[in-house]
Amino acid sequence: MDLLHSSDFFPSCSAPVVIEPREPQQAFPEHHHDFYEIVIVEQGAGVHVFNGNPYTLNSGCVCFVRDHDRHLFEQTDGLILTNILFRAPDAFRFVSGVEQFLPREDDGVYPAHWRISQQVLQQVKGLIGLLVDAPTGDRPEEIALHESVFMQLLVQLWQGCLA
Ligand code: RM4
Ligand code: NI
Repeated sequence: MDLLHSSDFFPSCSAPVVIEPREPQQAFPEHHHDFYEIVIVEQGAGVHVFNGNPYTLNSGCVCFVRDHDRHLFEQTDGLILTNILFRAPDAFRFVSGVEQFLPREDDGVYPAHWRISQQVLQQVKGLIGLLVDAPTGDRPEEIALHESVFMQLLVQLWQGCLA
């Protein structure tokens, strides 16, 4: 199984969050990462096989993938999504408590898949637009602003989670 490396996706050591649009996301073989990933489905359909279990994807699905989770995409049909990559919940320089707004594993069950309404999806897309330009240098103010937008996005997803 492939391991995807953060060094291939994060432009610099200081970029806390990277946006990877997939327009479309084609079928993609099973892999894991040395980073975390939030997948936000905008349009289309597909099957997300997550740690061996299939989930049907459509607009408004959100999936939280941890570094050790295995996943793949198959039967994709016009699947448009955004991947939000971050190194780890405790790897931010300015924000803390990120873990609190992520799904929690309980008794071995990790609820990775959430749904959000179309209205929340539009709000979240606005924040994604602000995250597209990742800081390239080491200026603390830029990094702090970037991290704080990511935190806003997490809180919107958390508050907008329908199931
Ligand atoms: C792929 C796919 C994977 C993601 C990488 C960054 O197209 O979406 O899940 O880990 O991009
Ligand atoms: Ni992935």
